[in-house]
Amino acid sequence: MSASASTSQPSTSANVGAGAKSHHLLEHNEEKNSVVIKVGMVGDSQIGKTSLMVKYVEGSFDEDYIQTLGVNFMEKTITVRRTTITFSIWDLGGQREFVNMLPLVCNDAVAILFMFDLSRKSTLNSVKEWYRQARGFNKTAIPFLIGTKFDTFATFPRDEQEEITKQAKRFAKAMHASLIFCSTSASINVQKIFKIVLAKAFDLKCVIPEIEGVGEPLLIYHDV
Ligand SMILES: Nc1nc2c(ncn2[C@@H]2O[C@H](COP(=O)(O)OP(=O)(O)OP(=O)(O)O)[C@@H](O)[C@H]2O)c(=O)[nH]1
Ligand SMILES: [Mg+2]
Repeated sequence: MSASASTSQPSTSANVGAGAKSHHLLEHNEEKNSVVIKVGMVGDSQIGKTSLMVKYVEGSFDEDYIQTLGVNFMEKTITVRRTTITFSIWDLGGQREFVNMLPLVCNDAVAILFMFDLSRKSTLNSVKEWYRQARGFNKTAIPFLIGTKFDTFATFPRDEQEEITKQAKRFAKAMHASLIFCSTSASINVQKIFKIVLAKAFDLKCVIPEIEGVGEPLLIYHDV
């Protein structure tokens, strides 16, 4: 019950980026175009969803874990040429008890980040179930498979890295998802995730080079 109360705030502020008068995705605002892109984040508990969102929006990182109770929501506005783009980021607490709030995060999302912790293999297996459930609410969102905590993963023995990388590639292929490994604490690929989301959402040319080698922070997003 308290969890649903915490989400009423986000849903009202969700339209701020689009201007108070209108709910349209695209509108004219004193000769500038404004666009809102809703991005949903799902995945098991403690994999670093909230950390990634906070890092992208506020630039900060906290080592302490604060469990997300229900749904978190943040906005970040950037300007590309003469267009104002507001990322509206919705982050679902990974504990199973919050799964009833999955529609809040998935409905109308342009992209969904399916996230797992590269240093905990079970969290990658869970992606299957997160994907199945999220797709039930949103069949058109652009899917991303995001492996977190690359800093920790990079210290693993080579064979373990290879195995997880192989499985992640397999999953990404089956999901037709872009695959990105990132580290919030070491600031690896955090900005790039959202740049690629934007490029995919508007079919823009993206010049970020792909990275495909084992042991590297993967960025695979062409032809997926
Ligand atoms: N080493 C390392 N730790 C990280 C990274 N990102 C997050 N963490 C840590 O992982 C823990 C969990 O992070 P959260 O962002 O709270 O995880 P969450 O997925 O939001 O968890 P729930 O809210 O329960 O779903 C925290 O202690 C973070 O500091 C990272 O890139 N590297
Ligand atoms: Mg969280």
